[in-house]
Amino acid sequence: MNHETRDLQRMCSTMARTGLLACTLVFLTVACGDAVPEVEDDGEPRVFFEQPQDGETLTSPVMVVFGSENIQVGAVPDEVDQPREEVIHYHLGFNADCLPPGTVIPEADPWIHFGDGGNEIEMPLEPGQYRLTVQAGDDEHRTLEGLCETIEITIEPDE
Ligand SMILES: [Cu+2]
Repeated sequence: MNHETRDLQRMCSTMARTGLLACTLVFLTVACGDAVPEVEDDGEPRVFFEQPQDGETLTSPVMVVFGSENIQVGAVPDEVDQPREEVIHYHLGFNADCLPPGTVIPEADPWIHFGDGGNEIEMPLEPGQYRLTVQAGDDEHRTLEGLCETIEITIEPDE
């Protein structure tokens, strides 16, 4: 490889990097500026299912993805002196409803804790109807006012 080729490669990768940066900036400007959010953002924290959608009919396995707004999602620290106020982790309730605020979510069926800060899980499911609940918990796995959503899905046989 001669000097010219290397210089060209360097120039291209620099352009790619700056191009990407410019794109990111444009994206951020749009995302933070004039974009109209799908859901009215009133600043209230919430958790929800990004997928599947409520009422959806699917085949197994089901990819479940949680989303959140106006609240930070993170891993539970190894040692908890005082639960952090602004950081939650997700819990999936399988055929379960939202627990009342202030409840410690059991580390047992039907609850799955996402204590590593994760937000997705692939679930193999037999055909049938299911109720899925995503509920936020603090560092002590305690439920918080309003941070819960339940959806219903139907699994069809995979032909
Ligand atoms: Cu938990």
